[in-house]
Amino acid sequence: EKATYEVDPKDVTKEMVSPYPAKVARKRAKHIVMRDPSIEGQEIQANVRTVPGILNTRHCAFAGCKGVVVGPFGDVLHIVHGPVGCSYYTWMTRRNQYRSREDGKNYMSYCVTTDMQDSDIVFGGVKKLRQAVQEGYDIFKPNAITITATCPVGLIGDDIQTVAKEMTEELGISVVAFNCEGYKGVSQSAGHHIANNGFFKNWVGEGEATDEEIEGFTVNLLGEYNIGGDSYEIERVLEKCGINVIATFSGDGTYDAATKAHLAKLNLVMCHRSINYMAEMMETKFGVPWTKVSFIGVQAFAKSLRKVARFFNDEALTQRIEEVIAEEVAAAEAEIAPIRERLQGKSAILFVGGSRAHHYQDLFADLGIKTIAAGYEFAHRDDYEGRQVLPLKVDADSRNVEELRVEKDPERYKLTADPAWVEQLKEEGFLNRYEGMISEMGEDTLMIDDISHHELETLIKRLKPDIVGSGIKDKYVIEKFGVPCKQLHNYDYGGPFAGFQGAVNFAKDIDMRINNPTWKLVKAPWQN
Ligand code: CFM
Ligand code: HCA
Repeated sequence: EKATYEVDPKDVTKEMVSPYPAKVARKRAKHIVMRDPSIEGQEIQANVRTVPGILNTRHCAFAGCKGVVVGPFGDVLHIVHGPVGCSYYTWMTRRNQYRSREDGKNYMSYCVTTDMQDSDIVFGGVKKLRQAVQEGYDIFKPNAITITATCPVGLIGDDIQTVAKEMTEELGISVVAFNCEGYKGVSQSAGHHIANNGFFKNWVGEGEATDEEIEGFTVNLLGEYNIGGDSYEIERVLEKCGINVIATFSGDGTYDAATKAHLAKLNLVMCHRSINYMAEMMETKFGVPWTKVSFIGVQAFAKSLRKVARFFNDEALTQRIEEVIAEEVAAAEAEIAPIRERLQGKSAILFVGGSRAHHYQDLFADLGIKTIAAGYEFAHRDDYEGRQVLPLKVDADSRNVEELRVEKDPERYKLTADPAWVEQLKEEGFLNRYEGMISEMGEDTLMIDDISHHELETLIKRLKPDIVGSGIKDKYVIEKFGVPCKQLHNYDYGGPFAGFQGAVNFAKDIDMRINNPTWKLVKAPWQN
């Protein structure tokens, strides 16, 4: 659908970069693209260093590793090696939830750090780290321990890998260290890669399972972090369909399940950006195929469930999935329909992370809301353009995953469904296919990568969206413009928003925001 604006979006694009020095303006212009479906393979600049001085919403590699991928494992004690601030920053702000399992081990609410001081920076912090790991083990007896490094650790060269290796032997539990110093890479994206490599190398494939555990329609959820309880709603529906989740990376995740992930028959990739490395490596080493799904939005969830049905190619399962879809869609639709009447025709602009600015467009569309501009903070070009470029390395020692390929007894492990069927699906482009954001955006909509605060303010002034989906760094600036902001990272205080019932929660939330009379009382400065 073509976007309609009161102003020419080309002028807005010019205005966004106009205050920058000429060279910077040229650079930034490459990150701004207007959707033109007549152009085959539209391109956009992404995943490059932000020009110093530009205020944006990116985070660091430590945030991406510890905060995003590592932190949600709930029966694992996460020790941050560094000054206290980094640990504090990643202390529950993301709202990833965890429910205790039978052993009652749950460290989600803790904030554990070596609290490095000046003297540790000068004389080295390894001794303190070793002591922290021992202390953490003695107090909590966790199922595993992670160590994540913050900037100074890399700068002074503390050897956290050796500490992890020695403490694994000494304590008899898995201690994994991640060299995810904040300065690595251009955003939190580098941290995802480091986390994936660490878990793949140390955990995946280590666990054994009974025949019962690996029988049936088993999947892993990759790139689902249980923000605001999303995974609970997704698993409720999957269970109803008769699909068993072996492991989730990493929302509501446990150490034990992660070690068995290689035994699932299919990997469902929810957030491609943060976990594509794991999906590719698991396919290469253990032969577990993966496919891209999205559980955000009523129609998107139904479509993803049908994808699972097609993969397993089982008549009874397919029928069950269709029954569940019919029942759940009808129930959700009954609640959403009257709300849609109040939201129909409104417009949204979405600037979020590395996948939600795309996924949430489907959910807004379910509510009758058009996305007229969108962009990621740190996604790569494949997340926009739908291509795939992957270095398949396990870790810094550059070992190739291909060399590690495991040939397991297919009868015992039933690693995949019928291999010939998997091949056929691959040839059809059904597996591993990833559509980026660009091809699914409407004509004349704007895509802006790594948007700056100035650019966002210009967009709001000119496009006058009815709602903005973004994060904490710009939320209150946006609302001072008299425009409601829905945080699509931590969901403000709400959720779940995934799945069928999640869509209903979202509809109610957005209705209350957009149709709240308060906004009409706020006068933006240019209105005077
Ligand atoms: Fe994936 Fe995420 Fe996202 Fe992400 Fe994030 Fe997040 Fe996000 Mo915040 S893993 S890329 S690094 S979907 S924490 S749960 S909300 S920026 S769009
Ligand atoms: C992160 C985490 C974050 C931040 C959210 C925000 C999250 O990238 O470090 O900026 O509002 O989802 O909690 O993306």
